[in-house]
Order: sequence, then structure tokens, then C-alpha cells
Amino acid sequence: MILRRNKGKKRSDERSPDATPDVQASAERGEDVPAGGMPGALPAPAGAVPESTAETGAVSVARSVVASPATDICGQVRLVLQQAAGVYAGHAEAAERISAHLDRLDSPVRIAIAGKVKAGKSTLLNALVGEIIAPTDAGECTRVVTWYRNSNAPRIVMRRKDGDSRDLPIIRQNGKLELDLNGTPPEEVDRLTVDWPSGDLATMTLIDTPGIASASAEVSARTEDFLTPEEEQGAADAIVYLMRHVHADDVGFLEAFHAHAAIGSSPVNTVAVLSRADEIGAGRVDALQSSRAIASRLRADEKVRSLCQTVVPVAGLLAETGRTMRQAEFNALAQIAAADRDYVDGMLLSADRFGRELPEGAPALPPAAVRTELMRRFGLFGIRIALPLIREGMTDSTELAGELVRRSGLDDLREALAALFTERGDLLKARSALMALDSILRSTPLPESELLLAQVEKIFSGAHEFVELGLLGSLRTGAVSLPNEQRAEAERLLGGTGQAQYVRLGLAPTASPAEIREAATDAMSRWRRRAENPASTRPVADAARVIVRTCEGILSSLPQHI
Ligand SMILES: Nc1nc2c(ncn2[C@@H]2O[C@H](COP(=O)(O)OP(=O)(O)O)[C@@H](O)[C@H]2O)c(=O)[nH]1
Ligand SMILES: [Mg+2]
Repeated sequence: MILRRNKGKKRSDERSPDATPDVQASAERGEDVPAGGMPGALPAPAGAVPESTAETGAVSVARSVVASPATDICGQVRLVLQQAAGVYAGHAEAAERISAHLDRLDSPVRIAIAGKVKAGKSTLLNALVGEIIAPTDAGECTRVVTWYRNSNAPRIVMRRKDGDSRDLPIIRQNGKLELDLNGTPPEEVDRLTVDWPSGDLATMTLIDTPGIASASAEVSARTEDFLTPEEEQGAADAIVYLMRHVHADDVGFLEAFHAHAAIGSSPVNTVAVLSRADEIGAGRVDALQSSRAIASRLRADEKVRSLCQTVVPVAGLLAETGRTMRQAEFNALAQIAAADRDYVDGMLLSADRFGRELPEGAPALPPAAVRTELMRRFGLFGIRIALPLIREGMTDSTELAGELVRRSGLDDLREALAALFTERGDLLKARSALMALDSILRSTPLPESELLLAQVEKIFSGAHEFVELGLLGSLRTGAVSLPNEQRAEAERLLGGTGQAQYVRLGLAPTASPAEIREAATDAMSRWRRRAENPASTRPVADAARVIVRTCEGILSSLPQHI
């Protein structure tokens, strides 16, 4: 098996249609495993959204991770990295990269937020963290790749391209973290690292990127450099890709990502967000419903399916404001809600009108500057939904904030990230590390490299989690084709909508071990019949065998006496 990492080289032509199950089957037969079958090399997204949650785009939160026959993937990867560290001890650069990957195994999964300039990336990052720590809109810091990591104490470090690193001052104004490069031109900055105490960052490190195909070719190049790094330790384990309006070229970007094998981007580690969802239909109050319908169509689209695991609509601004709302903002909204309804409706025809100075004789309302700021924070849509809620009797700012977050779709995204990235974090980190090690072994060959390469390949093709991930990818890209209903079940069983056993088996979160056993036994016999059916094509039979093994894994994890 060959794990290539050729920057910019198209990979689609390298795929073998039945790659993953073949890998599994070949591995079982002890044969050499063919190229292209491993989850890392194959772009492959996971998980059709199950019927019940398809409307909201929610992916069930997985709470207990399925026990798999191949235990502790990180342990296996750590071992091979440690061996490699010994072998490469005399090669400073390689040794440093290996050591960085060893450290990475113990850190949270790294998720990059990518998409065009102004897609709403930084706003969404703030919404996910629940604090305004990423600069939005203009400003030089929005042009720099910035890492946000959980830490006990806040610290901001700027690493320059010339290797120099220095601390930057921590300035917070109006609840907002101000990033200031201290006069360093953004093009000379390699990255900023913001260490910030945050429960939300404890499970994932978020990486804000400047934007792809931006008006400025240079900013765009910086994002692409990040996403296709020469040094893999700079890479992310997973990507949230924001699409503001769905244009053909957005799909083009996703494809371009996947064409870069270096980034390790694949449908299994990419979630797409239909961002600024409130703007769909010019801020009408049913905007989010429309955005859900669009997301649902996108999820069903074969092309989109082959590029990402799911598509979630999110009104990022609403979410950011909901999570950081202040009492003063609620009070200002309450004053507007109490004023003459017709007059306020007239102001709400446009953002401009809402922020204008009022003529003589107008109702008593907050000053223009306050209204303009409300518009910036809530958007037309946010104000249009907040006012009726207050008029209907909402008096508590926390309650309003919660409602805005609920309507923003943020929870759906958080659930998707939990189910598909953080709960699968070890696997994604192990995948990143193996891909990086593979590249080091090939680019700096030593006498022992071959042996280490064989070990890397053995983990990729032998560890059931990787085989599952690879099969998920093949199902999403259509490399392995099943009838729709079977495909949805297969993806679910493989963890494509969440890792918990009940999610995989399509059961309720309250399912008892006995119910889990029954469902897993049923699924196992169904897929065993497919595996053994002479009418099944080879890829289908191989895929079915992988799923049977998944069911066996679930069953073997259950207490014996049930
Ligand atoms: N209406 C609306 N505006 C948004 C939303 N998300 C971001 N924006 C605005 O779009 C502009 C760019 O957002 P930003 O997060 O800086 O985009 P980035 O360049 O992708 O990081 C800012 O003025 C945001 O307030 C959203 O969900 N709805
Ligand atoms: Mg930004």
C-alpha cells in the first residue's frame, strides 16, 4: 500500500473503486494491500444523516464510543512514532516533526475553519467558543492564520516566518479580545497562537484561516499554504468549510482541498456549513427554515456527499451574539419593543433605516449609535426575531440569548462536530500522524524506513477503525455503491452519524444493553447474508464483511450476561 503525499497532485484518478473493502479483505488474507484503500489517502466523508434528523441537519450526539476489536489506535500510532523517533534521532528536522506528532496525540483534535473571506469564519469561531476572541471584518489580524487553544492562562504568541516568536499583549475591550501585531506586517507572520481558558476549546483546538480565493491573492495563498502545509504538524485533523452562498465554485474549492493529498482533507474529516444562514431570503424570519431546506438538498447531492460528511446551516452572527449578549443590549431591545409597533416596523425595513437619526416627534428610542451597534451585533434578522419575543413577554436577557442560539443552528453544528470530529478525535489524530510519518519515511529514507513504512501500512489496513473510515469514504464518494437504504444503514453502522453504539444502530439514547444486543445481532445477520450472497458484487461483499466486524465489535463490548 502506498500512502502518497504529493502536494497538489490529483488523487481521484488513483482511487480503486473497491479500495477499502479490498484492503480489509487483502489484509485478512495476508496479501499485500493495494494503494488507495486507506482512509487517509482516500478522500472520504462519513455518514448520511439519518431520516429522523435529516431536517435539522443534526447529527446525533454520540456519548459512548463504540468499542472496536482493534483497541487503542493512538497507542499503536504512538509506538510506531516512538520507534521512528529513535531511528531519526540524528536527523534534526525529521526528529522534530516526529516529536511534534507525538505531542499532538495528547492534544485536542485540530479543526480548521476555512472558506472564503467574509464567509463568517471568525464570527462562527467566536460563537463556538462563546467569547469574542477572533477579530471579525477588516483589520490586519483577520489576514493571519490564528490558532485558538485551551490553556490555564491567556497568552498570545506571534510566530514570524523568519522563525522569531514573541508574546503579544493581551488587550480586552468591551468584552472583545483585540489582536494587534505590534507593527509586524501580516505577510511576515507565520501564525498567531491564542491560548485561552475555555471549556469549549478543551475538546478542540480551532484554527481560523484568512480565506481562500480572497480578493487578495496573497491572503489566499497564506490560507492555502496552511491547508497544504509543508510541515504536517501545521495541518489540521479536520475542516469546517463555510459556504455563504452555494456557488459552483465553492464546490470547486472543496474539490481543490481534496486534490491536495497533503492536507489530509477527505470527506471523512470535512463538515460543510451553510453560513450566514439568516441572510438567505434577505433576512426574512423564515430564513432559517429555507436554509435548512437548502442544506437538506445539498446533503442529498452526490457531489456534495462525496466532499463532506454533512452540511449544517448556521446563522453565525446570531449565535455569536446569543452567546455573548449583554444586559445593556437586552435593555435597548426592550425599549424598542415597547415603542410604537408600526413605527418600529418601518425602521426595520432596512439596516440603514434602523440606524438613522430620528426626526422630531419620533417615539423615544435608543440613540442612533446604539441602534447601529445593535444592528451590527444582531443583524436585521436577529432584531426581527428578538423584538416579538420581548413583546410576547420575555423579560430575561439570558432567556432571549438562549433562544437566539437555539434558532441559530449552532447546536446542530456543535453536535455534528462532537459526533464526527471530537469523539473520533483519536482516530483523526492518529490518521494525521500516520500520514505525516509516511511522508517523513519516504522523504528521508534510512535503512530502517522500509520496516517502519510496513508498520504504518499495517495499522492503516489492519486497524478496524481505519477500515471503517475508509469504507465510509468509499460509500460517500460512490466508490462502493449500495442501494440508498442499505447505504444509509451502512454509513450509520460505520459511525458516519456518530460513534455511540445506539447511534450506529439507529436506536434511542435510552436503549438498554439488551436492545443494543438485539439490534446488533439483527444487523450482523443481515450484513452477513449480504457478504455471503453469491449475487453480491465483490466490493459489496467486502463492505458487508467490514460491517459484520463492526457489529461483532459492538456485541463483544456488551456485558456477557445480557
Ligand atoms: N447577517 C450575518 N452577518 C454575518 C454572519 N456571520 C458573519 N457576518 C458578518 O460578516 C462579516 C464578516 O464576518 P467574518 O466572521 O469576519 O468573516 P470571515 O472573513 O470569514 O472571518 C462581519 O461583518 C460579520 O458581522 C451571519 O451569520 N449573519
Ligand atoms: Mg476572519
